[in-house]
Amino acid sequence: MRTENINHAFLDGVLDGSHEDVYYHFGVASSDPILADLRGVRAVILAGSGGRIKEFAQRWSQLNGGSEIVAFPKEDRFVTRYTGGVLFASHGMGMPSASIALQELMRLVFFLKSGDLDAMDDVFWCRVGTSGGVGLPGGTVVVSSEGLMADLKPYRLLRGGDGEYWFDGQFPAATRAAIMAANAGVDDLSVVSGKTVAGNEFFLEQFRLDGAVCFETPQTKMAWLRWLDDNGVRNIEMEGAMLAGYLNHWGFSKFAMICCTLLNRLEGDQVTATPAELHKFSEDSGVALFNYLRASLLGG
Ligand code: R2B
Ligand code: URA
Repeated sequence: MRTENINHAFLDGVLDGSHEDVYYHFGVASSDPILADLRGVRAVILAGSGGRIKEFAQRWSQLNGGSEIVAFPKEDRFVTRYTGGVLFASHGMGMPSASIALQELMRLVFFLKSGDLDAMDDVFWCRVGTSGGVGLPGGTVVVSSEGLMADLKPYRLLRGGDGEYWFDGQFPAATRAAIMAANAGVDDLSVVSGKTVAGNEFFLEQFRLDGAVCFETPQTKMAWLRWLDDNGVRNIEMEGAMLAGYLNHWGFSKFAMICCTLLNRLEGDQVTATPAELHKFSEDSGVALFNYLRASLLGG
């Protein structure tokens, strides 16, 4: 962990009781007794939708002998469930939303682990989501190697003083390899690894031609998609570059992103898969996650 990048000026006072930390968007605070149950957290699993979080928690509880499921009371922003050592939380769509969830969850993990860097580093983080494939058909599961923005540069934000801060979008290779290994040879599951682009927009920054507002032509769209393809990008979504950037900033060593593709963007823009196909696509990324969680947290 990179202790110098942790906001000790604010967070140390939470540990020594000078002030509490209010995780406002999750509706809990560090003084809330509900958090006592969460100190043993070993993994934080993020997904865009609250419905998926509830399903994941049910499934994980069943695999843990019906472990109790703790729900945070506030659900109008993010849905949160804790069971069997795993905190499941939704993050909404896009980096502005997901960065709020991630910042509050990183602070929460700091508090739950009393600022112990080794204990924090043991926590596994993963986003499980959907994406558009680049040269991959719908239903492929992509484990990201790197998260980049639409210009194939890392996530960056404006800050005071010297302008932009550039984050590191690499996903840890060892975690990725372990996820691939946990899913090797699984029937009916296609898992690949590659770079992932995060667009700031579903339509414009993913070069779609079907938005209400459109800047691209078929030629500029295909030139962008081919450029991604030539540079090893396998899928496009909306959070990964920020997620990797923030987790790398604190120096977490175990984190990943597992996204199923809903369509091949080289063939179109609209998501036309049937509800049954979409359900199967989304199930597959969950299966890939659970195969890894079982192997890493339950020993098989
Ligand atoms: C994937 O799917 C969502 C948009 O439909 C977005 O959150 C993402 O990253
Ligand atoms: N999510 C995205 O962000 N893009 C897609 O094309 C599909 C899902």
